[in-house]
Amino acid sequence: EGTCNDLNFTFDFKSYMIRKAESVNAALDVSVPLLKPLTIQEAMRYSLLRGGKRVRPLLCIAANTPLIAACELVGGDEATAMSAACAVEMIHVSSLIHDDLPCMDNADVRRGKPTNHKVFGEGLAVLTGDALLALAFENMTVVSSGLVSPERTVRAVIELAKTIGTKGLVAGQVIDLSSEGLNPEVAGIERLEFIHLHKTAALLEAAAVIGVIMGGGTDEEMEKLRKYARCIGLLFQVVDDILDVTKSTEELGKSTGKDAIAGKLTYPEALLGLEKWRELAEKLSRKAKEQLLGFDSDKVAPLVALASYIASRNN
Ligand code: GRG
Repeated sequence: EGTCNDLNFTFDFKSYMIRKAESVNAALDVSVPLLKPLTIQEAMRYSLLRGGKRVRPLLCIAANTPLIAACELVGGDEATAMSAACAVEMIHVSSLIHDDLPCMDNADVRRGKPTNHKVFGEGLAVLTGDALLALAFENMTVVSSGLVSPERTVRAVIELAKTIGTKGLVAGQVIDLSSEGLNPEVAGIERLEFIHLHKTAALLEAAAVIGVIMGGGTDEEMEKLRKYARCIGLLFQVVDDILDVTKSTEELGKSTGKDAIAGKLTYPEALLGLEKWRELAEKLSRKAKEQLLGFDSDKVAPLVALASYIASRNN
């Protein structure tokens, strides 16, 4: 691993990810207060604290990094981004809990363990999602005061709020709900793209943009990283689709994933073919990295590595 003085700076992404995920986990751990009633705190901690890859908070911190002093990249002073990074993860977890409910995706397992409503019941799961959503904003604004100007904090709050509502996650979920059971050819690629952009890319985009806002970045830097994150968001979902096909093919021992995923809006096999889908992933990863050309290469190393990681991830 390099230091600021190393001329041959080599970036060790794996240890960067582990280190940052640990600081995010520690910050999340102290963010849920142990107040009465304890059941809701327990339910919040159950879904928030273990198991996620923490891609969104990492993206927030990595987007904040080019804007802080060079040595901090190695030392890891992510102070201005941390509460925003935690907020993004809280919102993500809140949406996962609601998405898993019987009235939505009806999922029994999330992050390798029973879903929130399976453990705590549906009523409490709805409230856990609500509470995490509120805590995200409370925690971000309270913890960052003194580190980030009120103007910037308000800007970050607006960015996050827009991402959750009918311009973002909720819009994606509404269209996803109404597309249930549709055959991919009938639903069409535009609908799939709308769902991907709103359900997945929007929050990844917000994570990066908020990292820039909290770090004191310029509008120009913000737009570059917004574009970068949009590509990463689509890439994330394209890779998800590839994994869906390859996994269901493996699991069922079939030569095509098309039958195995019937009823779910997953397109690679049905519309373009897996090879074309892989080319698309390559293209998005390249386009994402192009946005980083104007920055100091050492400082954007985590963002470059994150693009490669998402392109090649296998879970
Ligand atoms: C209550 C905030 C809120 C929103 C309401 C329910 C809903 C609207 C939206 C659902 C959005 C949703 C579940 C999107 C899926 C996003 C996605 C790609 C999840 C998987 O992300 P990973 O792989 O998971 O990063 P981990 O577990 O690693 O964090």
